[in-house]
Amino acid sequence: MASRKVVALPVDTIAEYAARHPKAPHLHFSYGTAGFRTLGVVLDSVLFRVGILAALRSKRLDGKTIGVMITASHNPEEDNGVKLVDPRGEMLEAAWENHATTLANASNEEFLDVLRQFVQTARIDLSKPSRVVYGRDTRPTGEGLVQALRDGLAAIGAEGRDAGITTTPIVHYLVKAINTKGTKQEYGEDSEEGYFEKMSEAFRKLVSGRARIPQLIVDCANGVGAPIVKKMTEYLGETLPIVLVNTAIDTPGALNHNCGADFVKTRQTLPPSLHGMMKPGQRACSFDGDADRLMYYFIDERGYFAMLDGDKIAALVAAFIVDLARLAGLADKVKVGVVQTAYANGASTKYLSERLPVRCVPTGVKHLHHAAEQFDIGVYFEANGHGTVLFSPSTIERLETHEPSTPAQSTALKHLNNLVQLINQTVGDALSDMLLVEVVLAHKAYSAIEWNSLYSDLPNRLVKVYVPNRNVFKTEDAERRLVSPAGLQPKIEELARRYDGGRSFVRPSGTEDVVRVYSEAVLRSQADELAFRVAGLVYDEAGGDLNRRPKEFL
Ligand code: 16G
Ligand code: MG
Repeated sequence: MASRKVVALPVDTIAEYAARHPKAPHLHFSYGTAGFRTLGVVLDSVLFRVGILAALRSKRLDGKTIGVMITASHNPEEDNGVKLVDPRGEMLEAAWENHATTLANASNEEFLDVLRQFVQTARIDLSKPSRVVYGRDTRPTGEGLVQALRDGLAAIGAEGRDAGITTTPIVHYLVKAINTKGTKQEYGEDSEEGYFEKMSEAFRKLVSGRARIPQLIVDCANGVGAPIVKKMTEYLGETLPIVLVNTAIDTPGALNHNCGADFVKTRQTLPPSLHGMMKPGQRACSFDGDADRLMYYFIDERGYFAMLDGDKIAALVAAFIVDLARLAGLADKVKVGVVQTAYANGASTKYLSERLPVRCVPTGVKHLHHAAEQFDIGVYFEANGHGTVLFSPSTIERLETHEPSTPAQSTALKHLNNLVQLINQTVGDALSDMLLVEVVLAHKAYSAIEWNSLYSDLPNRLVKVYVPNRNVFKTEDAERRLVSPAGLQPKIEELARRYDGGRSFVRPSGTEDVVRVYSEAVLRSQADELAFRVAGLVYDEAGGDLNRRPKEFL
């Protein structure tokens, strides 16, 4: 029943389009931490409905542009997914995650009614315009899914803008750039070129006058990072010599296969394709399939693999920013803080806590991002390589207007202002983070080896356990303690106490039907043993699946 405004849903058109994108009755979809994510071939109806939902979100927010990214990140090539981006370039507001789930699961018969009801309860003024910008990664199912999304937009009469095959962070950038265009907070040109220009210009300024940067190997996970980094190299020219590897975006099955940031982090090893390529001490880094995660690593003189993960990036970057703020004469005016999750290596937390405030929050970008906003400059990174740095609006203004009193202060201030331009503040961005790391290394004259020696990682182990119902696992204290099943937490603690530097926690995964166990200890063998013993506890308590014993590593 339409109330005051008389613009109604174009039900006939929607019904006509919806008939081309029927939902299979047996499927259930859920908008989780990373949006909808499952096999690409079953997502057609979801994309159609997401198109409509994105348009409604835009109308609800007075015609602001909403972003849609079609990707399944580091998942295997046959998977795909979709997530929405809110107007400031941030993740979709949590309440709408539920609306997305409801709409995606309505049966074909109920769909229009559910939609009508949603428009009413969410008080959406249908007379408002709706604008949506969308992109996709290189997955083979992407093209068809884009078509389904376009049909959703067409069905409701939304204005769509195709960002083409691009990275998740570029879609976030575009959303923010479009919505801030012509305002005082203008974020940049609202185009891919604008993104490259903004970032490369800041990078050039930041490394000018520094020693030539040695060659960097970039593993693109055979994904969208490949064309995007390639374009960026044209903007960077000589300033950053890059060798691209794993760029086979058209080879079936290659995406994320034995390469990429997730492979490196979870296997704690070099992508096989890089064997023999790397000289001792040479830096290499891996992106994930949609280029929002970054892992650095190198091979040392003895031939051992050393990983520089999200925690090491946070340590490097946070310490650099604190130094710059001090040098700029802003130490007491700009509060720099770090946000991590329970997965952060204990040694990184110790290193950082000795230098600046550190907060621990539950897993998932939205939690980190939100907590980082509480600082004047908030550095957040997950150990898995997703992260960025946020400068609060008042800090940006302060940096722009602060009057330095010495040439040294002026230089530091200039660097800070260039960092504001270099860093993609909407979301973790492998490309932007990579340039940031390179800037810090250039300023500190650090090699990868010196960077790595900021602190030594405690050996750690991740194990997953298949249980009949992971929802019985409930946590508190930023996922560091289990409150349910009752009685399990004291047992975990009792076990952990037996190991030197022992720490372990258990949490249900947000993306897979498993429970994850993390452990760390001073010795590798002890970290492993602790993980397996805690996994055994979980298994015994929760009746693990006998066919899938806790032997698999994440
Ligand atoms: C999602 C999250 C990532 C988190 C991961 C944990 C976003 C955009 N991504 O990929 O931040 O680390 O889930 O997965 O929030 P898990 O719950 O299966 O351990
Ligand atoms: Mg990703």
